[in-house]
Amino acid sequence: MSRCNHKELQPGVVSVHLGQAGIQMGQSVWELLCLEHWITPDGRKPNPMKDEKSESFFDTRTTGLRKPRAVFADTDSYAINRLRAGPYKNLFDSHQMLRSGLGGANKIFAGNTGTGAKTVSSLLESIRRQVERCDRFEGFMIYQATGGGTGSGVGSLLLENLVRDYRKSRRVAVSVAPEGQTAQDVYNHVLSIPSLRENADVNFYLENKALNDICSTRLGVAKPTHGNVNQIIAQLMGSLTSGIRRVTDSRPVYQDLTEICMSLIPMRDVNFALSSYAPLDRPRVSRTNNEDTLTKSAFDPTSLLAKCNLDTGKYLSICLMYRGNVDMRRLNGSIRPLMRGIKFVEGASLGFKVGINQAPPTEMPDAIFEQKLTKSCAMFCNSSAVAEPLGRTMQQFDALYRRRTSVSNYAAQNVEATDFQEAREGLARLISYYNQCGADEEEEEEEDEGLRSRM
Ligand SMILES: Nc1nc2c(ncn2[C@@H]2O[C@H](COP(=O)(O)OP(=O)(O)O)[C@@H](O)[C@H]2O)c(=O)[nH]1
Ligand SMILES: [Mg+2]
Repeated sequence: MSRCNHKELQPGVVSVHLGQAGIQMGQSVWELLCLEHWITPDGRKPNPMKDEKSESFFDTRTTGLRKPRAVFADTDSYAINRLRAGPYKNLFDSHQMLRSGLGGANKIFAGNTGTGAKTVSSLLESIRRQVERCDRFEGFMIYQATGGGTGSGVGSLLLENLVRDYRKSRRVAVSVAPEGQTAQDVYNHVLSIPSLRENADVNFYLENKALNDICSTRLGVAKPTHGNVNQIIAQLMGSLTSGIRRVTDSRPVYQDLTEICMSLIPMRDVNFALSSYAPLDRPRVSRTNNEDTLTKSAFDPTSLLAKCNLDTGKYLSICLMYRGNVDMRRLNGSIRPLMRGIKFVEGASLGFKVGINQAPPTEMPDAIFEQKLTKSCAMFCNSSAVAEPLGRTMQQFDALYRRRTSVSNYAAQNVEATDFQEAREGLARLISYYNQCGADEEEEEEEDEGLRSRM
């Protein structure tokens, strides 16, 4: 590859997969990316077609082998061992798959402990190796479950360190919120929010509850597994990054991570993005799948990957990413009526963007939803409706913390009362910023008055 023209160099994106969920999501994501770039599970590319943009996600070694620009880490060994024994074990070098604890799963926010610090320090070393292999490093994608001890604790600490060590880089978080069944899920989730707010440029806020419901209600999977849910996340992320990785764009929106952040996040305080995917139909169920049905389905509440009602909120930004053989005229015809019903925050400058990647979606093995399609649509948006799931989390947190349920377990992990209070305040502030965005103008004025009178 020519190294003389800076502009020709592909942006290098390093993916970091934390904890069991982050690692398992990574397995699905890299399985899809290998299929999309004709790379075998052991990193060979038997038919090297023109595919230069894959360099943004894959490193080409002198042997010709492709290696994902990725690092996997956990504070226990279960998920890493499965990765090391799985069908993609040869795709990654051993220093890309780190496990720092030997004992059982670390279920409590592992960011204030020796294990957490040790994990982050070996992670940073492995990340540095990946960054150095990029011709033009641009930023990180960080996958984790915020209900997990590793995802929340190591994730928070890692983000802080990435800001310090790679100040100019982009940090795109993909985080799965828990169903909120246990106190530790809820506490970990809330404790992860300050760092995601402060240190991630954007956080794609996904909820396992919504993902599981899609599997059971729409796709007829009686008992959805993590693997089922991760397939949806993989296709979503495949669409988000398709413009960075694929050359066939007729009208790309996102050619790098910076464009993703700039088109969704107008200011630092509101950086939690929502997403949906269409179509989500059972395999081999033949449905009409055209520009119109896709666009409508992307805004259907049951296609959203977090539980909320977009109609109750206002948008700061929307981006629709279509894949496949999309007809522009039909597309404009399907978007125009929809636009009439959409409420933007007053003065929202980012507005509505549409991107098309002509490469159709790629089918994954054991697909639980139809993926052999000529077209698909992923919707990404920044909406005040995200205050709804965040508000539910706060209620759950308050109910548990009021009685100090399970709080004593956190002291052993060096999580103090001030950590809980600060995290709760951070969450309340995030909700309040989004509520201000969603407020009607009259209410806004009243709120401004309220603010002024308190000053
Ligand atoms: N979407 C998804 N969620 C997962 C997966 N594995 C675990 N979870 C969820 O993640 C949360 C626990 O996080 P986990 O990743 O196991 O903990 P960690 O290893 O300590 O970060 C729970 O809410 C699980 O239901 C997965 O592969 N995909
Ligand atoms: Mg774990």
